[in-house]
Amino acid sequence: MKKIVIAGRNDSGKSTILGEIYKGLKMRDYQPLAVGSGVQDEKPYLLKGIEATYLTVAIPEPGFDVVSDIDRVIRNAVNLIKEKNSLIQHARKALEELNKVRSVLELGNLQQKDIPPVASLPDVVLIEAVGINDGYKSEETRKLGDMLLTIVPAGIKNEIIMEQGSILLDESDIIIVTKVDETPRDVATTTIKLLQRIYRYKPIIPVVATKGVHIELVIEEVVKRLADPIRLLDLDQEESSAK
Ligand SMILES: Nc1nc2c(ncn2[C@@H]2O[C@H](COP(=O)(O)OP(=O)(O)OP(=O)(O)O)[C@@H](O)[C@H]2O)c(=O)[nH]1
Ligand SMILES: [Mg+2]
Repeated sequence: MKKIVIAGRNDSGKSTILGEIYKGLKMRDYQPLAVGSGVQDEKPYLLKGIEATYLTVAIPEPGFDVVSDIDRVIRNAVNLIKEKNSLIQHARKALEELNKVRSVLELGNLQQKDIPPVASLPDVVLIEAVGINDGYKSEETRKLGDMLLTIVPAGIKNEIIMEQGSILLDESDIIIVTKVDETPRDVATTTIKLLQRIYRYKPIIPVVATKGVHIELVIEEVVKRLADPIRLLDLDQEESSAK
């Protein structure tokens, strides 16, 4: 299952983007699992239309390895869905049996409609990385997933973009520039031009995350990467050489 990490400074728009990507992938017949970085993420995610079944949080404890913990969190979430599904199937069976008895007694059938349908299992994971204050240097965040989306608010200081060792920018697959609506035009333009100059071959997408402006472009880039067999090959090699 591919893991997409959404990283960026505090308040840059990560949760908003995550919600939009969730909806976009869902519309394309993916079933994402959303992983927030704390309980504070739960309510906003639900408000953004992420279903409770596909919502979980990973709470990194001090000194705990977030990277290996994320797999445990994902496994737990998937197991929970499987358990629920199995209960639902049991309930359906039980009702069938009951209805057999009822029909012998000429009582008429009870309806199945109160039992929810089984939930499909997630096939892609969206992870919001913990807010980072010190620019874009968290190596650990880079290791969380297979695809890295880095969120940069349009009003960010140029120095931060130009800092050495900003691994989350250097290695990002897609750079998303948020808040272009509330940033003075010249400032936003400078940010985007600077990013384009440094990262010539990366998609750099300016968006208004809160209004869904250009989100479709982001989804397209994500889907392209999810579906790209060459990339899958690369990742497999990386994984096996890491072992
Ligand atoms: N005007 C405008 N506001 C935005 C945009 N993207 C996000 N916001 C707002 O910025 C604030 C922070 O957005 P979040 O999505 O919570 O950002 P975050 O990076 O998840 O924040 P933390 O998880 O707290 O680090 C919210 O009030 C959003 O509504 C944007 O493109 N334009
Ligand atoms: Mg957030």
